[in-house]
Amino acid sequence: MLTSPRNLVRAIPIGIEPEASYRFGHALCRRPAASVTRGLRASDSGDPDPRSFAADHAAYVNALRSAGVNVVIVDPLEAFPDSVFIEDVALCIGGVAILLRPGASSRFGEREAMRAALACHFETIIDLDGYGFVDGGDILATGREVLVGLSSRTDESGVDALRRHLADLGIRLRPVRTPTEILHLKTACALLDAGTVFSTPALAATGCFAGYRIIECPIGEEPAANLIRVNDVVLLSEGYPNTAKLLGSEGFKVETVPTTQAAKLDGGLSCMSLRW
Ligand code: CIR
Repeated sequence: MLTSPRNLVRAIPIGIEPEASYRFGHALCRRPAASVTRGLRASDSGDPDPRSFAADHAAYVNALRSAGVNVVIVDPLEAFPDSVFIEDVALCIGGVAILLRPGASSRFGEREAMRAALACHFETIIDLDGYGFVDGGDILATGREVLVGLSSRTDESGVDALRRHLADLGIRLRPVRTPTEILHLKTACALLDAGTVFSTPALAATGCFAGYRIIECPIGEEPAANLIRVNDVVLLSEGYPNTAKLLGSEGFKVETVPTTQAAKLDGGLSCMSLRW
């Protein structure tokens, strides 16, 4: 494990501080590589354009910075076309970084590059034990617990390993099912505050958010569900006016960010940063 001598985040094994689930001082982003044109996708709507992707990414970083986050940007990884979707490779929680085991074979190697990047910020880096898999996109940390969606990328064995690591930090993990028609749990939901989730009607109907206040994404705007609450702002993908209006009427300050290029690879707002 690499370490840097100063200013490292320290582990705080006391469970989740409710506001920590949406109050962030720091984020790590990875610039999209030119190879992003070869990124994974469930259905093909054309390759993303690297220049437009870079422009969208810059707008995303600016939005995080405007929300009060100190953003560190790491170099693109040409060998890993999907590495801009940095969230899938690690989980930053309770003052530690957990290096996950991404479930797509073409992405597994991203974790070693991530180890080096995280070592500049975290005193403790935990390797997810065993042979299972967990993608960060399947992890929703709320103010009370961590929900993990079982999906084509995240399996029982990975969830069991993550459960043990989180238990050591005093954090409870609750597994749920990611609907088969979406890539990750957070493709269809997001946290708005410690006890409020924003969800597609279909995911909410599964009952996995019982006990939470749920705000449902307007029908026809389901991709908007992959938003992120960052401090006092909700970052929302451009092009979803009904969602913007709904969140505004609920008292949230909304900023829109272009995500057309990421969407061609089944990505959205949550997946392009690790936040803590
Ligand atoms: C992938 O299939 O892995 C990428 N093309 C998209 C990853 C999106 N990640 C996320 O929503 N957390």
